[in-house]
Amino acid sequence: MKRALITGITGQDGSYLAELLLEKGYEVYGLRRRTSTPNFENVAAIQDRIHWLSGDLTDLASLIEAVRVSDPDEVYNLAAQSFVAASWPQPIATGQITGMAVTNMLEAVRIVKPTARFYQASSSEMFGKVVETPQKETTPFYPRSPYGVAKVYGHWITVNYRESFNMYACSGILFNHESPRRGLEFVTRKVTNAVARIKLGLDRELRMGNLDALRDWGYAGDYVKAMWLMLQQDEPDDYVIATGETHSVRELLEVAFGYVGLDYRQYVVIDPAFVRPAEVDLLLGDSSKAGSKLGWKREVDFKQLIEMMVNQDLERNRT
Ligand code: NDP
Ligand code: GDR
Repeated sequence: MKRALITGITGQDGSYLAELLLEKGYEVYGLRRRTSTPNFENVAAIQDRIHWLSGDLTDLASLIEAVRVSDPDEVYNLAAQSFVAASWPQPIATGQITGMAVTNMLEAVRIVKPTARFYQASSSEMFGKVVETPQKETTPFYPRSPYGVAKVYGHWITVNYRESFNMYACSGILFNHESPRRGLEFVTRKVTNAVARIKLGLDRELRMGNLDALRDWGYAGDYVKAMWLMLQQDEPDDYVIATGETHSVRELLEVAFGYVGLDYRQYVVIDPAFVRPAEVDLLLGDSSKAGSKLGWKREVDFKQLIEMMVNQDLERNRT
């Protein structure tokens, strides 16, 4: 039986990945930081099947202990301060958790179990300002937020440990991926939750930022399969994971409100508080390398994804 250690297991991706690995017969260890209120919502269905480890990505001692106890074949480093907008008011914490702490995790693996395979959750936010489209593995990085800058550090330190210590370390450059488990502050879930609440008569307006931003949105359940596939290859490498389609925030509003028979223009108010100091205008990924080398392809398209999220938010808000 293979053993996997997942950081960020209580988040969106961590919960889907844990389910996937359990289905495949893995023994799953989850690193969880102490929180003042419990946040097991995403992992409620599998909570009893996870071996829980207490730790924080910024605390190297806890990571060394986690690797020692779990003795993993595979380590998935998904933990991060992952909300781009929060990285301006909290630039240092974001740098420490999303950037520097990747070295903590790599060091824990190098010291305790250097043969373990390592996955780093890199991001399309590293591309930032448009240099070329579609963006692929060779596209230069030009991050536009403290989050993006921190992810570039995490990305290159992962590549560096692969080249310096011959570790099996991969970096998945994942474009936006969403699900009913997405945090409520991210734009897709913010919109689908608002649509449900407006439809049910619980809210009357939705305050939004830049509606012209373009994103390549996929389904998280599809994307965690790519993480696993990256660690099953003969050689470690980096891969872009994306749908190859881009949609504006405005289109997201049209599809989500339209699905329940509403016109978004009657409810959306533009609020400068949600406009970012610097924006990533256009993300559109080319995942043909993952297609040919990993045999990966997405299953859920944009419309199906948004409808799935609206349906679940309708159900949640009814109860
Ligand atoms: P979430 O925000 O849903 O989950 C982040 C997880 O990290 C949570 O479990 C959180 O714990 C944990 N975490 C945060 N800080 C620490 C810390 N200091 N020590 C230990 N754990 C910590 O993110 P996603 O699941 O959406 O994303 C997973 C990873 O993939 C992240 O690294 C993200 O940056 C990256 N990524 C995500 C993309 C996306 O579109 N979803 C695209 C590309 C990359 P807690 O519950 O306590 O907050
Ligand atoms: P992003 O996701 O920054 O791309 O990072 P988010 O959903 O927060 O924003 C997407 C786009 O929507 C615009 N936008 C708004 N965003 C939010 N959150 N709230 C609003 O009211 C709003 N109005 C317009 C934003 O300006 C932006 O252009 C996500 C995260 O999961 C990262 O961790 C990950 O690395 C990247 O995706 C790829």
